[in-house]
Amino acid sequence: MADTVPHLRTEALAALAEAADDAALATWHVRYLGRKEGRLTGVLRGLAQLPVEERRAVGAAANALKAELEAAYEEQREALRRMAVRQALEGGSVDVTLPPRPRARGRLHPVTQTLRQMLDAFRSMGFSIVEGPEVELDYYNFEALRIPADHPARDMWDTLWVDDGTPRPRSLLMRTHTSPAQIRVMEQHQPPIRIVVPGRAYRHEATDTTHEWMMTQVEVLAVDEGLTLAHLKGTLLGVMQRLFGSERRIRLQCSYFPFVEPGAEVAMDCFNCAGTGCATCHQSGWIEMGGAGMVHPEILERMGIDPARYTGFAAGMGLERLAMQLYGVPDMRFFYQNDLRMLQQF
Ligand code: FA5
Repeated sequence: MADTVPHLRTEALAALAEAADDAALATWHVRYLGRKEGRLTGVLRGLAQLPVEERRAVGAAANALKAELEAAYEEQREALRRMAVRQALEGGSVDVTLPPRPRARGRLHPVTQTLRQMLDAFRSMGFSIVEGPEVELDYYNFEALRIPADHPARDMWDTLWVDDGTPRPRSLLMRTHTSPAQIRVMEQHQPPIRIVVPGRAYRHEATDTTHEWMMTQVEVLAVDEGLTLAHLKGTLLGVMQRLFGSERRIRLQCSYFPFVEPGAEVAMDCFNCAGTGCATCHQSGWIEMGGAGMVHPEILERMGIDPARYTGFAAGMGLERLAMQLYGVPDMRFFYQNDLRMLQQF
């Protein structure tokens, strides 16, 4: 068998010199170095049958040949490649002056861009970002937020149920807002608390230009000693001024959410017309941001936070409606149709 190694070497190198194109080169590789049926692989596999002395000598020679053939193969491949380029250049079939084909670049979705800007603003004010589950328990989405099964406020959050839809604390649903994260955070942490919760929320609603069944909300929660509505207003104003310009103003109007007292709808003056009325704000002068208020003392108490010592403020903002106005998108449904003609404009 010792004889076959030099013999194989001569034969393989001669065959390699004959391989004049990629296909021939590939055939050569399978024939001599292939893992299954390669000739040299066969020699290496046969070593086990040889007497010890011979095994050592043939093994060393075969391994050296393997390295030599691999190197020769690479060399031949490179030589063929260079030859092909030279021939193409001489034949004039490669136009080296041709500009490269442009590569399509991805971009961030306009709602993601708005979300990132908003989160950066909150982070710069000392808020931490936390997340909560999209499939939520009735308890967190409703019960713990003072919205019991028979409460009329449940109609405000038409629910997509994951199980049979019987309102029980353990029933599963697609969260209808990001507010359940307030409870999850207060269960785990004592004041001072300063967090924002970005995420998707779902509602069983007919869609139109300003309603989708899936939306992005940003929940804000701060609990500490001495917090008032003024802190809520100042925080939201600071964020909006950072996103839409330092001349922005904020308006809070009385509203009702069972988990805050008092509750408010928050709006900012239109960045396009500064409040005089235009197409962007539908002539109202104001742009809706979301709901807000002071955390209901009963909730603080249930979470083991002393309402005589601590107060909290909370807000939940809808991102799509803000992004619509920020980017001049006339219909909310355009955001999630995945039409590249729309998405490539941002
Ligand atoms: C809430 O969801 C409350 N959780 C907000 C809140 C948080 C109040 C903390 C008090 C304290 P509301 O249902 O109004 O409130 O929704 C808030 C925002 O989400 C709306 O202003 C709107 O911008 C957006 N939104 C609501 N429903 C839809 C929908 N179907 N499609 C798109 N955006 C929506």
